[in-house]
Amino acid sequence: MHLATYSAAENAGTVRGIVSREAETVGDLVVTLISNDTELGTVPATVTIPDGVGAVPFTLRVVDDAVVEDDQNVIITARATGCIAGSDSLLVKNDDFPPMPITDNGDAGFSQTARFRAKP
Ligand SMILES: [Ca+2]
Ligand SMILES: [Ca+2]
Repeated sequence: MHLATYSAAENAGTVRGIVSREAETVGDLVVTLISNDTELGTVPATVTIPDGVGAVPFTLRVVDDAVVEDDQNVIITARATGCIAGSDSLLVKNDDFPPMPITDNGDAGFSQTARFRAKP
């Protein structure tokens, strides 16, 4: 199982992933997908690799919140009966920043509205 990219911005929307199986491609294989942090990214609960097919794509939906935070990794794990579990991670890059405070430190160069005067 792997994801198409290593990192994505929160507002990237979706990231493609691929879940694949080796050797045996006979029979439908139901793969369970788990996100370790659904506040960062969500995946379908299951994807099915059809009979005769080695791999299928799935969509990881990146969650765009309004929280100011560090970039964080979300780990997606794929599990299926009789198969070795696989996982991949995506670095979700925060795109929220605190509002920039504008402060008058008293130095010249910062005009305060209260000091404006009409020209004589
Ligand atoms: Ca955001
Ligand atoms: Ca955020």
